[in-house]
Amino acid sequence: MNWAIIATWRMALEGVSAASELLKSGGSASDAVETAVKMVEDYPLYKSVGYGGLPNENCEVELDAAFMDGDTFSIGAVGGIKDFKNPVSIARKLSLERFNIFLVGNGAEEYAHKNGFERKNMLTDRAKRIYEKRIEEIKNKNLSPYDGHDTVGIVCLDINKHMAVATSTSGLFMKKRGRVGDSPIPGSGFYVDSLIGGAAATGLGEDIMKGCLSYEAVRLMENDIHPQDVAEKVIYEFSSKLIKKRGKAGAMSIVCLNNKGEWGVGTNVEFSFIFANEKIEPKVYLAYPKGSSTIYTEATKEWLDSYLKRISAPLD
Ligand code: SD4
Repeated sequence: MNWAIIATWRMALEGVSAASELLKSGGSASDAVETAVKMVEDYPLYKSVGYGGLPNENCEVELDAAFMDGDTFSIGAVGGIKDFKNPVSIARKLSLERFNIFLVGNGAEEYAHKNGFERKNMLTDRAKRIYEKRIEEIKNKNLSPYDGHDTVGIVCLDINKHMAVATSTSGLFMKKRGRVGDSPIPGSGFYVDSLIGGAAATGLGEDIMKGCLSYEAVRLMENDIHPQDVAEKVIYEFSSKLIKKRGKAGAMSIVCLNNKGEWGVGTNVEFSFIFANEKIEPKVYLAYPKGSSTIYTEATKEWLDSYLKRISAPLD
C-alpha cells in the first residue's frame, strides 16, 4: 500500500522525515501531520512558525494553526494564540469538539490552559532582535513592514487511505495585533477530503483567502484533474484574476496531493517544498513559476548549505 506526504518550505524537512518513519510503520495521516508540524513549531531557527516565529508590530508572537481530518471533515483551528508551545496540537484537540472549533486570542488560550497544553514564551531573543532591526529599517529606509512570512502546511495520505492536513504560522511579520491570515481558515489555507485529496497554501494570506485556494484545489481534483495541473490552474488563474480586479497579486504557493498519492505544486514565486512517499525519501525541491507552469528541481547541496547558514547566521 502506498503513502505520501507533501509540505510547504524547506523548514518541514525534519518533520516530514519523522512523519515518514511513522507512515512506514502504518501510522495515521493525522498523527503524521501533527508530528511533523510540531517539529517545525519547536525549532527556534524557523522564524515564521511556532517558537522563534517573528512577532507582530507590538513585538508579540501571535500564532495561527489548523488541523483537518479528511475522513470525518473534523476541523480545529486557533487564531492569534500567544504563549502556547504547540498551536497545531490545540487545533487538533479542537477538531474533536462539536461546537466552538475555531477559537482566537484569549478564548483559544483559555481552552489550551483548561486542556493542559504546555505554556511557553514563544518570543526568542533572536526573533526580538530581528524585530528591532526591522523597526530601524522601516524608519530609515521607508520599507514595507509586511515581509518575511512562511506557513508550514502538510498534506498526508496514509496506507489506510486516510488523509489529513495541518498548518501553522506566525503569520505576517509586523502584522497588526489580532490579524489572522489564511492558514487557520478552512478552504483558504487548507482543505482535505480523503475521498478526493488535500491542499495547503502559503503566501500572502490577504490574497489567498480572496480565492479560497485550498478548497478550490480539492474541488478541481474531484474532477480527476492531476494535482500538478490543479496546483498550476489555481495559482495562475487566481493571480491573473487578482491582477485584473486589483492591479496586483501577492505571493501564493500551494501543495496538492490526491488520494492516489499523486501530487503537484503551483507557485508565483520561488518556493521550496518537501515530498516523500514509500519509494522516495524526503527531499527538498525548489519550484519556480515559468509562464503558466511551475517547474521544480531537487535542491542542490549548495542551496541546502546556504539555507542553513542563512537561518543560523549571527545577528549584529
Ligand atoms: C499568512 N499565509 O498569515 C500566511 C503566511 C505565509 O508564506 O504563509 N506566508 O498570511
